[in-house]
Formats: sequence, structure tokens, C-alpha cells
Amino acid sequence: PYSRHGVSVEEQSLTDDVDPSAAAMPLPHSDERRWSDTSAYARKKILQSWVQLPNGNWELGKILSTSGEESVISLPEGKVMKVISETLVPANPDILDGVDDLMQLSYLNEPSVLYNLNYRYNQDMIYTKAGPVLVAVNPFKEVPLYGNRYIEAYRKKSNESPHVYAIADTAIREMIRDEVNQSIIISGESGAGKTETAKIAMQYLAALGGGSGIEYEILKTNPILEAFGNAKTLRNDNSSRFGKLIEIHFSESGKISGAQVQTFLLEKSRVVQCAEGERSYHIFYQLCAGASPALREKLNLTSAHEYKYLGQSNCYSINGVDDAELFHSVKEALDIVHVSKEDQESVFAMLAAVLWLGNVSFTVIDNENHVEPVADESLSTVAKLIGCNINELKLSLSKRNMRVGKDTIVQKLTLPQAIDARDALAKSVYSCLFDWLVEQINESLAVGKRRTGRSISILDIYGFESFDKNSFEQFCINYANERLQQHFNRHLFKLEQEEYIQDGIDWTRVDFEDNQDCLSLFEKKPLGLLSLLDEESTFPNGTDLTLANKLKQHLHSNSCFKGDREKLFTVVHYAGEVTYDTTGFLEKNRDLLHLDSIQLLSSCSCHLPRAFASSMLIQSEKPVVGPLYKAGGADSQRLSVATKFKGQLFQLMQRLGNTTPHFIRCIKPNNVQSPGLYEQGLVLQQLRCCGVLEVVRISRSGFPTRVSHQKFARRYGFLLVENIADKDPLSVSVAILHQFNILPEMYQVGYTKLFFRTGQIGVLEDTRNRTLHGILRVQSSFRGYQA
Ligand code: AD9
Ligand code: MG
Repeated sequence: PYSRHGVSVEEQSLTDDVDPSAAAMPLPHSDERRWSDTSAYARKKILQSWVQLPNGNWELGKILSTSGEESVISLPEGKVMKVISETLVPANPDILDGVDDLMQLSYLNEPSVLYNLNYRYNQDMIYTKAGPVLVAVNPFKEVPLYGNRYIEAYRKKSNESPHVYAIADTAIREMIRDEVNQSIIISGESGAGKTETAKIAMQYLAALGGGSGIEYEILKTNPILEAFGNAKTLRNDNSSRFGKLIEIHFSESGKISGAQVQTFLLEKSRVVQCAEGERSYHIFYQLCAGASPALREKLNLTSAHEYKYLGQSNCYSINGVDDAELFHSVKEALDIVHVSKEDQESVFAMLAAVLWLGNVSFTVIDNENHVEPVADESLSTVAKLIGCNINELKLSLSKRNMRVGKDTIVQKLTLPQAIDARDALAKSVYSCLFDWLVEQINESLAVGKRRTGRSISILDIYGFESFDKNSFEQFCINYANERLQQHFNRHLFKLEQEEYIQDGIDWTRVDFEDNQDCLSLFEKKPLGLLSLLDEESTFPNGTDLTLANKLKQHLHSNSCFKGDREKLFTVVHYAGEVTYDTTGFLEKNRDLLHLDSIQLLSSCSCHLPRAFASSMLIQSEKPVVGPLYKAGGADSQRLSVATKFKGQLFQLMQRLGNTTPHFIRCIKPNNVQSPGLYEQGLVLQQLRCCGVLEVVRISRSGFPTRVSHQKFARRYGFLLVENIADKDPLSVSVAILHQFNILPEMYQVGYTKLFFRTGQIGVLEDTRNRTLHGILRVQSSFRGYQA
């Protein structure tokens, strides 16, 4: 084996990089780096390898001996293991520890990627590039990487280590240089850091494009949207329960001129129920804790503990969070985006109405178990807060008008039906309130009326989800991710293609996988998941079981679909298989609000409920899911939730399609929101799901190793048997390829570079090393002789 000391001058310069601080410093161009690494690897490959332990974790081991198909490996702490040699995965040389772009690794395998991220994470270097993608590992603590000093450093390009700031900087520059709109697409699972990352990006854009003051307003949309759209879940104390796209508009001089926010699929069900240990939307607790005595009196507000909607999960506070204080920041933020004091009070009245609605209880009034609401404080407070007649409220919660043919009949409600009607009203009021607020924000931010058309959009959207039990929400979320993944793949493909074309390489020889099949499974008409779901939602007798059977009947031959027992079915997503349980699918997709409730809202004396009613009616005018419950239930007609979501998604993709995308993948290193804890298995699964390993795979399926003719000739020229004294680098390169019988399908010769398939360089490196080794041995024995 090679000792670290007996190396040539060229090799020495490589080992100089061992300095751990090197990882934080700008590295040479990645081609160059990958290149020089190969020799470093060749020197050590027989020594270090990744071994997978029985618990699934990878550990770095030294190969002590190999005989037949087995190897003996020594692990840290003196352990020795016998393993099948084939299961060993090559490790990178130490000098590559903590490189800031994963593509610089000589060996781009899973354990090496995991190790590299971990190495950096331990030193608070939470950002790492994976080719064009930025990977951000959530530190779960404050890291000293932000603020004006850092912003300045990235602006001046005096700091070039991977960072959200660097991504935002590139976006601004490319927007101005190419006159093309940009997008920053952030994904990752719950708690991975998407929302924080989006804010960090906005902070940079505001600092560089600020000046008019509007940037301040834009930043203030965050506390508002978080108060109304975020909640404590078991995964994240501040979990966004909606997707968000914020489009920031710039003037020609690169200054921010306005912005627009679009939201997706707010989780309404949380308003009326949430799991043990979770909370409803922050704003409810903030209001209860922070309202002034005068406001409390006006809204007849009591403490959060008194409200059934908030009480059921047994969780009222969040560690380290002062709800009362936050209430004041939200009010301030509302002031800043020009929501008037009167409107703010109406907003709070709606919140209180929702809370009181949850306290409305029912009593049985006949022997058929029909019920009506108890006329108590909660009922009268709701009526007062929304400004309606208390009897009409009572009626709308106990009876339902239905049209049968030309006649209208009145149906009395049973207890479960009445509770449904009550909860549906509460959910609708809340989600309309959320949409209304977004509208107000947009009006306030639409300052730059004369749009130049330049913009940077930031997308903060839920990542791929796969739980033990997956429902309608996961179905929609994963569908969205499938679409975004295609966008991602196509973009990477385009980047690769551009590089090939630029160098005159035939790119048709590069295969890229696509996830079109899975998308078609969702979108095909009439026999796709979404169409079939909508169809079943219109059938009065449709149930979750008939839905599941229908899907299995029509889709069983689709390669991305697998039937499962009873109400289950499985989709083969790009990120893995997910089994969905259709329980609740139809109801969530229909998302019924009875016409009676809409009519109630439109009869209110307060302006907000009336505005909500008309926005609901506008939606109802475009029925896609035909008349619901034709004969036996409600008769409001609305877009199904899935169809509406699909429409939003198409619109989103269209918008993103006209932008240059920048991708940030957030990774959650542990499930307990703790700093310093890095769980390999958890990280690996996310790297797979968010496509980071896909980037690696895509780059490997092409010709990932690239080296200039000059460099190639210089490095291997001396191995040639023929005389190359006055040949140009290209001829020398071709001669080398021939002499070593590199198969034609394994490389391509470009105008300036040679392109190789993965691993091809190894052969040449081995020869080169053996040759050098020989030379060195001769040298060192010569030195030994001298001594
Ligand atoms: V969810 O899908 O909305 O549930 P996100 O948005 O991915 O989720 P979020 O940004 O809310 O996660 O981050 C979760 C928590 O991680 C934050 O509340 C912070 O406590 C922590 N975090 C995330 N990123 C950073 C960071 N760059 N620095 C410090 C961070 N803490
Ligand atoms: Mg979030």
C-alpha cells in the first residue's frame, strides 16, 4: 500500500486539501475537482469501504483481506466483520470529506452522500449542492449564517459556499441578465425547513431589491399567513397547512415593485378536529390569549380551554411561544398590509364565531332522533357575531331544504347530520376567511400596477408524504409532487442536454426516465384516478368501498397501480409505493356545504359572511362534479376538491413553465426537532423522495465524467507507447482512448471535452497509478539506498 508521504509533487498538492477548513472554501471548478479526485480515490480504494450494519446504517470499514466472495472488514472500535464482498460500497478518500457539491465525490453512492451531508451538518454547514440542486439540512437551532453581513458577502460574491442566499442571488442576476422570470422551488417533508428557507430567500430578495418600502410589506405577509395557516402538529410546531406561491415583481432596475400570493389546499378539517397533542390554527390561541379586554367583551371571548374545537386535542400551548405577544405582531402585520381596524375586528369576530359554533350542542326533539340546537350562549353569540337571525341559524343547523324535481322538501337532521352541518359551516367560514385575507394581502401588494413582467416566484409546498395510513390529503399532495418532480426531471434533462449540445455531443444516446406514466394514472380521462374519483363523488350511492372497487376494476392493468384489500389501493410513485385508504375520500372530495348554510351567510348583516357566501356561489356556478345528492341530500353544486386542486396545479405548472427554476430540497435529520441528531435512514429516505439521488442518477445515466482534451492528454499522455511530442491534445486523447481499448459507447468526444460514462476513468487511473507506483518505488528504493 501507498504511504501518504511517498507521493509525487502532483499528488502532494492533492493531499494538501486535507485541511478540514478546505471544505468551507471555494473549490475549483467541479470538473477539475472530480478529475483530480479519481487518483486520490485510486490510492485508497482498496482500503476503505462502506459496510451496511444489520440496523441499516452504513459504517466506514477497512478491508483487511478478501478471499473468494468474502471480505474481512475492520470497523471502528475494534470490531471485525466478515461480509460478502459484493455488498461493500466504495468510500471516497478522506480529502473529499465535506465537499460542498456532492457531484465532486468520486463515488456517488448513497452512503457517501449520507456521510458527506452528515460531515457538513456536524460543522453547521447545513447547505450542500447536488449539482444544480441545493440541499438544506434543518439545523433545529440558530446557525450563524444569516443577516446583513452574510447577505453582503453573497452579493459581493466573496462567499461562495452553498446557501439559500446564493440561490436567490443567482435568481436575481439571471432574471436581469436573461430577462426571464425565475422560480425557487422548495420542497421537503413536514418540518424539513421549507417555510424558513422561503423566508430566508425572501429576506435576500428584499435586501437586494428593496428601497420602495414594499419589501417590508411583503415580509409581513409571513406572520399573517403563518398565524392563519400554520398549526402545531406532531411533526412540526409551526407546520404550514397550505401550499404557497409568492411571486415577487421587479422593476426594470431590479427593484421590488409588488407581489402576489397564491395558496393551495388549506387543511380545513383542522378547524373542527385535530389529533391529540396537535393544535388548531395558531390564530385561535393567539386571539384567546392576546385580545384586549374591550375586544374580549365585544366578541364574548373566553379562554381557549372553554372552546370544544380547541379542547379536543389536549394541547393549548407551544414550548417557547407566547401566543399573546404573537397576536400583537399579527395585528401590526395586518396594519402594514392595509387591513383596516374595522376589517381586523370583523376578522376576529369570524374567528370567535367559529369557536362558538363548535360549542353549539343539540337536543333530540322527537322519537325519530331528529335534533335541534340548544338555544344557549354559544348559539346566540354565533348569531350576534355573524349578524344573522338566531332562528335562521337554528333552522340551518337542524333542517335541510332539498329540491326533488321541482319540489322543495324539508328534511330534519339527525344528530350526526346536524354536527356535520355545523362543522361544515365552521370549516367554510374559516377557509373563506383565509382566502379573503390572501385577497386583501394581494390588493395591498399589487402596487407596481405597471408590471414589467419580471418576477421571482418562491414555492413552499408540502413534499411527498408516505405514512402508515394515507388519505385524501396525501393523495392530493403526492399528485402535486409527481407533477413537480416531472418539472424537476425535465429541467435537469434540459440542462444536461444543453451541455451536450454545446460540446457537439449526441444527446439522443442518453436515456432519462420520466414519471409520465404515473401522472397519466392520475390525469387520464375518463379512466384515471381523478376522473373516477369525481365520477363516484357524483353518485348518491357512492361509498368509499365502491370507489375502491371502481378504481381496481378500471386500473388494474396500469403498471403504476396496484389493487389492495378492501378500501385500499397502491400507487407506484417516483419516490416509492404509497398505499391509500379511500376512507373519507368521497366526503373530502365533495366538500359539501349545504345551500341552506350559504343562504344563511348571505342573509347576514356583517359584510364578511356575505362576501364568503358570494364567493361560494361563484364557485358553485361552475359545476364539474354534476349535481350532488340529486335525490337524497344537499343540492349545492361545486367543483370537487380534487378537480379544483388539479386546476390550480396546472395553472401553477404553467406559471413555473415560463421561469428558470432553482431547486432547494429541505431535509429533516430527525423526527424529534432536535439539533445535532442525524438519523441516516430518515435522511436517506428523504434524499430518495425529493429526487436528490435522482439528480445523481440522471447525471450518471449520461456521461457524467467530463474532462478537457488538454487535461486528459496531460494526465495520460505519458502512458502512450507512441511518440506524441508535437501532437495536439485532441489527437493525444484519441490515441489514449484507442490504446486502452475504451469502448466507443463508453465515451464521446466533444469540441472541448471528453465525456465518459461512470467508472470508465477507473481503468486509466489504475494503469496510471500502477505506472506511477512503479516509478515511485524505484525512486524510494533509490532514496533508501542513499540513506
Ligand atoms: V411543514 O411541511 O410546513 O410542516 P416546513 O415548512 O418544511 O414544515 P419549517 O420551515 O416550519 O418546516 O421548519 C420547522 C422548524 O425547523 C422551524 O420552526 C425552525 O425551528 C427549524 N428550522 C428550519 N430551518 C431552519 C434554519 N435554517 N435555521 C434554524 C430552522 N432553524
Ligand atoms: Mg412550512
